[in-house]
Amino acid sequence: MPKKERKKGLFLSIEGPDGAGKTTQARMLKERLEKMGLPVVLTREPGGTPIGEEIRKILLNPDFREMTVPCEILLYSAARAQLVSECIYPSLQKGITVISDRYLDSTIVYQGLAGGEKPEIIEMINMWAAGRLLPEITFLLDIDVETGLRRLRGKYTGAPDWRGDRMEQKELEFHRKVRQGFLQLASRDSERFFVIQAGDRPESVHEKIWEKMQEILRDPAKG
Ligand code: Z5A
Repeated sequence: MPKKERKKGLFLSIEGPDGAGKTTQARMLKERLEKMGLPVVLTREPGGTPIGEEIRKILLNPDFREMTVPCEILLYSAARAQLVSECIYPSLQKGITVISDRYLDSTIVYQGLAGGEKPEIIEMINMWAAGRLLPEITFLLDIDVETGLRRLRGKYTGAPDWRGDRMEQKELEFHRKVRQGFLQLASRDSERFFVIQAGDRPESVHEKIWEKMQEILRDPAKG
């Protein structure tokens, strides 16, 4: 895949701790952009392609407690390599806006800043695997850990045998590091990251995102 060509579509990602409302907001943003007549592809990580969805099953399987952090990094990166090549890059080339529900920042945070692996190693692997493709804009939904995890329990009400996926089962301290890790990334790159307080109701959170989105759409440098 060519690495330095200017792409045509706008690449957005939505990041944040568990239960921050990423999927909800990604869908609302897609709908709003489509109402404006913009073609939008919404994808998610890990997953988003048939191969990626198979890798996702392995990654989130609560039985695989023995999975090492290097193994996680390589699997997340493998799924991403496929997603970029099969979906994100071709969509951007066609001028389609891409919204990714999580992307590389999640690996830097979950496996790196919270998981203990060196972020530089993760970046190096991904620069190779994902063709140096980074989002132009990242909305970071910030939420306190307890609220996020409470929302997730609510999401799975009605599935009494739900054990939480392998990542969600990690202890509270880990999830606190995740939140701090995302905020750390955002403070280092304030051009790409927009931190959105995500504790309000979904419509209010969406309006905050939409306000920023309108500024971005007005800025020709971002298109
Ligand atoms: N992971 C990783 O370790 N490394 C990586 O590189 C990548 C991922 C890419 C993916 O799981 C796991 O993989 C993730 C990180 C890890 N897990 N952990 N731990 P996933 O895709 O199944 O889950 P997720 O990405 O973490 O999403 P989520 O935590 O399930 O939720 P969310 O997308 O942030 O939120 P939601 O689904 O939109 O909403 C959750 C519930 O809250 C739902 O019932 C909503 O109706 C409700 N909700 C949403 N917004 C609100 C507001 N504003 N108020 C009240 N209630 C709300």
